Amino acid sequence: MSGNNSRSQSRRDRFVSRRQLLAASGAAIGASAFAGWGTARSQENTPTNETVTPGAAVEPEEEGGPPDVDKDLEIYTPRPALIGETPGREPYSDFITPVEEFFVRNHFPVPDIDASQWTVSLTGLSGQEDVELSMDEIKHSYPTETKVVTMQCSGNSAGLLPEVEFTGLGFGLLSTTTFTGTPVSAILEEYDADTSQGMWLSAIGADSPEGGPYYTRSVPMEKITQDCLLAYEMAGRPLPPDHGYPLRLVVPGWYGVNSIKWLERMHVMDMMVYGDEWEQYTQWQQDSYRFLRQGEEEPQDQREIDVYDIYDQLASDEIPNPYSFEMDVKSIIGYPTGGEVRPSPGGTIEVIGVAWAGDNEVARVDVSTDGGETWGEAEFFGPVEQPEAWRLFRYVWQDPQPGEHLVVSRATDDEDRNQPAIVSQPDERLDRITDEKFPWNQAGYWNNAYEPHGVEVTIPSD
Ligand SMILES: Nc1nc2c(c(=O)[nH]1)N[C@H]1C(S)=C(S)[C@@H](COP(=O)(O)O)O[C@H]1N2
Ligand SMILES: [Mo]
Repeated sequence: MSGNNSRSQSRRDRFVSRRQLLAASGAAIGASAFAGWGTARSQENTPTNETVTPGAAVEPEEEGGPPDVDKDLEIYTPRPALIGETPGREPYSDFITPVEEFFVRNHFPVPDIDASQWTVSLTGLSGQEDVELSMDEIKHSYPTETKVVTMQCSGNSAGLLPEVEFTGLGFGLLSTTTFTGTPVSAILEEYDADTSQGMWLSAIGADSPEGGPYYTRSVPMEKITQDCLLAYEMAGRPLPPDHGYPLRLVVPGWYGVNSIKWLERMHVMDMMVYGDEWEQYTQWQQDSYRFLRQGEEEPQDQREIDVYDIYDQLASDEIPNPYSFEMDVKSIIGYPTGGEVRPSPGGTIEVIGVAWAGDNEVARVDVSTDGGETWGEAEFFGPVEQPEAWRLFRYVWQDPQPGEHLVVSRATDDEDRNQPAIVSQPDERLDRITDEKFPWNQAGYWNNAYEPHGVEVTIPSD
């Protein structure tokens, strides 16, 4: 679709056609909820979301607009649907990743949004009208929280697996920042949404093409009410366009895919997006971001599941093809960055890195300077522990000898689960995470093996 075409399509057309689409599929989902949503959007005097010209240059606005951030990333897929990694290894020896270097994973061009006109719909409220939340209400009518959050894409480190969809991808789809926003629970409470066990919140982004499929993720209410935010700031400034301006969902400790950017709608439901009635919404929940063994053609769709980290899903007999929810334990070395390094005058080298474990805590990190033969325990340092962020660790390498060394880190979570040492081969059809191996899957998702099998360090002899 050319930019001109989409620009000339009026907002009204856009929402009328979306309403028609929804009405056509509405029978089984409660047509009233959908009709209400569509109708509100097509009324002339209602603030209307405006999404124009995918890929258009985003002009920084005078006040309250998105900041003009000069992204500095290692490009994996260029714009308009940008995938860019945090550059190099150094950012993994600091607690906060600079916004310029915070990774970007976009499936579509960045939508150009006017925050002053933007509303987020809240639908699926039983026996109640749908709600249109303005940015002003979201920012000023509820408590405000700031959380340090480590975000990682499901495809991070996929390039370490042979023959995967995301071949060549490094370990840089991983960054940490502060997000500021409104706890989702405060809004759901205000509107009496059913947040009981077994309920889900489906979040929809505004970046998908007209007519769908819509970029949508369903997150269980038990997670939503625990610690999720509707974030409008990142690192103390409005969200940059690439990161979801003006508003995104932030699901701490879970894979980035769940943290819907350019949030347009939240729908309360008693299952995930599933089945024919949600056909235009299921692609990123039921089709992609699933665990597929060698030779498996498609994943088995499920209405709901009740364990969320990849480790537990793989161990469960009830989840044949795990979903991209909670992250497992993993670590990365930030220093030495590789290549030549000289010991300090005292004759030591400080190995520094980061470790995280989804909703679990990191219990310990061990470091090996001989490729995994022998290990020594690292110590944590840096800011007081933040439940949703990685932890910095340091290990003092005593008396490093000249020559080449393979430095490896291995984190363990508070359930005593370790990072696996290597990845399995496709034809092993391994379907659990063990201490030895991470199971190969077609896309290469969720690889938490030693990363990336260590850093090669050379110590000169003079
Ligand atoms: N609307 C929307 N939300 C989205 C995405 C997207 O393409 N569209 N990508 C998701 C994925 S896969 C990841 S890993 C994170 C990346 O967030 P970031 O680009 O701010 O790092 O956003 C998630 N939210
Ligand atoms: Mo992702």
